[in-house]
Amino acid sequence: MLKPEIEDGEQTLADPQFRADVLEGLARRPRAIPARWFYDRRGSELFEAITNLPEYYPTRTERAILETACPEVADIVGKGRAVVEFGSGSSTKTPILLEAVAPSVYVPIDISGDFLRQSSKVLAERFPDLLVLPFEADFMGPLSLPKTIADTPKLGFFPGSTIGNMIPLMAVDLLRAMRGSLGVGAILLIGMDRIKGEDMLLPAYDDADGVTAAFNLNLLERINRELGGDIPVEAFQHKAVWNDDRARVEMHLEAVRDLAFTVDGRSFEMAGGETIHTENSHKYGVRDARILLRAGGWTPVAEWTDPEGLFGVYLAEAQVERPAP
Ligand code: AVJ
Repeated sequence: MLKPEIEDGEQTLADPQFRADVLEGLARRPRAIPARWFYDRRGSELFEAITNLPEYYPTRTERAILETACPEVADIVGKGRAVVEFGSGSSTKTPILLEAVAPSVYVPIDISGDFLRQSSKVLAERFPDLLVLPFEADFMGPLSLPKTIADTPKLGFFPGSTIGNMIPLMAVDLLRAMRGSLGVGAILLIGMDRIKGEDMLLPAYDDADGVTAAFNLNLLERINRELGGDIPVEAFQHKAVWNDDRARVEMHLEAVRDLAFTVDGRSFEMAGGETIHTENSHKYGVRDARILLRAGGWTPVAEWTDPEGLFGVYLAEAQVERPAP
């Protein structure tokens, strides 16, 4: 029998991992859903909008730092390396690095295949002599990079403070995995947002126009859309809190009244005031950033910040390490 065609507005086939994470996360206490599920098409658009908000300082600050840092990176690492970008997304900061280090190959890695192919095309047009090898993968898992770059020295690029989404335990695992896939001798250029006052941190994650609120709430819309849920989205509100003990901004979705809903045929009840934890954004002081890198097998070799010290960009090398003196 022929499969019936998918009609407009009909539920599309959901990622089984999304389903599992949501069902497991809603059943758990405290309730929590991994932040990676924010990024459907709408979520990616909302994130782009966040990066242009006056309150959201990280994107423009890191871009300004990279304008200064990248020519110096080129002096340190030399030209002709293979640039490997982790979670490349829309690749908006990449041209600054590519202009400066003139790589032989550029390998953007992202889980969102659509987005990856689209931004790779744009970059390939802008850099006609550059070999662009898009790689659709979850960079959190083990990676086997294209054979073409096996003998080319690597420069990893991990901007945006994306590492801040992970708890330090997972961040160290990821840094070690990157060391494993890029190899000894590789260099990593990584951005990490710094610790600062709540007066600046909280508005960055709870802006006046409600774009971040919409970004957070879109997760519930996505669950309803893709997992056949009936969550009353209007009964939730966006919350951003600074957890000083763990040095992170947390985003939650708070039920404003007692409510009940189903997802994928499973029933859930929440009391008013209960929350679903949706994101962590860890912040690292200079010393914190250095020890995190070392714990992950990367030796810091240079670092840059903005005049106000809001954001840090670090260059680190995967050196041969001896476990004892
Ligand atoms: C993409 C993870 C770096 O934590 O600042 C922005 C995501 N969430 N506003 C961040 C985000 C809400 C962002 N990262």
